[in-house]
Amino acid sequence: MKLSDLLVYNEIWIQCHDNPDPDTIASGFALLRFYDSMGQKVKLFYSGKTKISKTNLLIMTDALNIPLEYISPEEADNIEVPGLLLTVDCQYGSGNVTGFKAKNIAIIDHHPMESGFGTNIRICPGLGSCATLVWEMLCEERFPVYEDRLVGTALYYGLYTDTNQFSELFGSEDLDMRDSLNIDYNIMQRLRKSNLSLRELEVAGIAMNNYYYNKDHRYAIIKTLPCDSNVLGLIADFLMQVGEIDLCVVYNEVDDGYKLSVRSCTREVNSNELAAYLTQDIGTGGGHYEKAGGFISKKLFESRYIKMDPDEYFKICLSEYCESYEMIYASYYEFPEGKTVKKYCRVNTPIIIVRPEDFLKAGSMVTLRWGRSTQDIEIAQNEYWALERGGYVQRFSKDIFVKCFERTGEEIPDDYSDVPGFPTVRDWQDGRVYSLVGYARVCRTKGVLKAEGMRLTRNVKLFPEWEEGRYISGCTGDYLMKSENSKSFYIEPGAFFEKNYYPDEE
Ligand SMILES: [Mn+2]
Repeated sequence: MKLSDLLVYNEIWIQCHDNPDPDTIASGFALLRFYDSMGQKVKLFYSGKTKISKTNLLIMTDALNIPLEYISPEEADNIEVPGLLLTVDCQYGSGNVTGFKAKNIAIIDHHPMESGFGTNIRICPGLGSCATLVWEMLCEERFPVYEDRLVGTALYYGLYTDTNQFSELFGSEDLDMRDSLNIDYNIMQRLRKSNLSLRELEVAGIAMNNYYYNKDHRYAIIKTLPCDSNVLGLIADFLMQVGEIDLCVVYNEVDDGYKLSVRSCTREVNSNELAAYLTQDIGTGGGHYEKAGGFISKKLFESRYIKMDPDEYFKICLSEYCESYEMIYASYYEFPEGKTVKKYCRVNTPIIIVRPEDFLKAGSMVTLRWGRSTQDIEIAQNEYWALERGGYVQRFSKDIFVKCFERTGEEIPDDYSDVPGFPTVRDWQDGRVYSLVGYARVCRTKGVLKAEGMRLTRNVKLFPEWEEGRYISGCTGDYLMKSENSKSFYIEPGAFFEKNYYPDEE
């Protein structure tokens, strides 16, 4: 669905979810401005038992001139929405949005699909905020978002609050929006300073008194009373200061599900991966190595884990996760004896290699983005990147580069354009974005690249010799490889392996 598809309705009512948060208000507001500019009759409103009272929301609606109306649930019973009812950051028929009678319904949301009401639906669960989705849809319509600073500030604040002040931010679309909006820094400053209320200070205090601690795996779980999701992040950050805690999940219940913040301060667990694990098939989750967040849909949770308490779920899941991996420390690993390990050759096609130190300092933190995937990387000394055609980046050391590859001076092979967009790297320090196309070296392997390999029959975490602080994940079905030349271990995704390796017949 595109925004222009809805222009057939002369009147559009845009509904935020009950207990509105900055993201739903921002999304609704941007849509209001769009349809207003197209000459539609538009109304922006929310319902539910309570009217907004939190300082940040009052500043937001006041400073950005957002005409947000409140309709009580009693009034709602007597209203039939004329034209179209459009719910944003929520789905018509869900528990967190008061139902209105309406003949035509549209949905724009970033939560997991629940009801499937209506034909005009656009749901993108991978995005950090609904604001991002609305921003993308406005860009599709060539609406000049950059010229509207009020809308820009609203969308920015929507993403800011939905991703715990950008600390749990993931996804290239979210970063694209954040980096391109025109915002009012004074208003943003006021909003930043009013994120929490005194009530939430108390909630945080109570929560920290009631933690669950697992001694074997050194993780903590905390459930808080209802509060702004930013509080979850703050508590989780606080827990990471505790010596005995390596890993934590802080969550609370909202109308339609559970919000969670995940933190890790141990190299054996990547928060981003853990958040995805906890929310798999029942929500969305992601973030960075140390900080991540997520959302679990109550409907999906209850249909899958009948009668399970979320607290129980997190305990089981966390322990299961901690036990589901075999750790491989490459510096002192050896393949198991037996015939599971075979010799392979790699197809010798031109490959793009980049040396990040051509434009960045070793030790810098960067986010690498390619197609739909993003990866946080701390640049190691003398590391090289091979841009693999599957749209992922294989990292290795200079020794391997010198031993195995040579520059051929060929043009960038055509099939690289199969992955949309050339990879870019964003330096965390100064925000500069580099396109890797300028640093691409087209290479081929010297002779045939040979490697031993073994199909993984369980999940592993591989800590390569040249970067011992972070691991590379391999799943059942992927291949653990050891290059014959360099003797170093690496992982090839299963699908990629099938295409690019053949048995060494010698
Ligand atoms: Mn949202």
